[in-house]
Amino acid sequence: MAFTLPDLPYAYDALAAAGMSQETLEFHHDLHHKAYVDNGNKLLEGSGHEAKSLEDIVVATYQSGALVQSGLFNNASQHWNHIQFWEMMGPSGQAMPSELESALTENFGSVDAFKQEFSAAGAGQFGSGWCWLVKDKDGSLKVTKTENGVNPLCFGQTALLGCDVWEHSYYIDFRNKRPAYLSNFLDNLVNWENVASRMA
Ligand code: MN3
Repeated sequence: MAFTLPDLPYAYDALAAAGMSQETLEFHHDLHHKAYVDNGNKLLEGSGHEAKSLEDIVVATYQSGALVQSGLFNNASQHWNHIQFWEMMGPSGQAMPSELESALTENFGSVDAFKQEFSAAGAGQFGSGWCWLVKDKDGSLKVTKTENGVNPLCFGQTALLGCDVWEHSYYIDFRNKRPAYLSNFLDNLVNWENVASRMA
């Protein structure tokens, strides 16, 4: 199916008090995400994948490895990644549902230990990419990092939380301080209700 750019699930200034400015969201959503949609649509035409869902296109083109389809993969995966990313954030002050707190404690020892592992993955991703909290095929929760547009769909995992560590996601608000962006993301920006809803 052709890709369409969804509106943000909140106003452009809704996250400013939580550390993500209106300017960042205008650039990131209206220019960067839109470019993945527009370029993806050009590459989708004639690819043989036109009838597939976005998720199926990501998986099919990741496995294919053909040159024309790696372009389609990059844009389709980044489109999917950004849809999740917008939904995974919200205005600050949101409590973590108890079932998520229990799952993080069970898998990582504590919520703080999870946050440290997630931040370290994001800070340690060399170059552009993402860090993730995933539910793996065996049901366990894991922290991963991926390069460029690669995401948990590629490995049959469920994405519970993802953080964009491409420079365009943090350079306006945090300049070169990726670790500060990551700790602010975890402490002020994550919509934990959304993360918990993905565990089901
Ligand atoms: Mn981005």
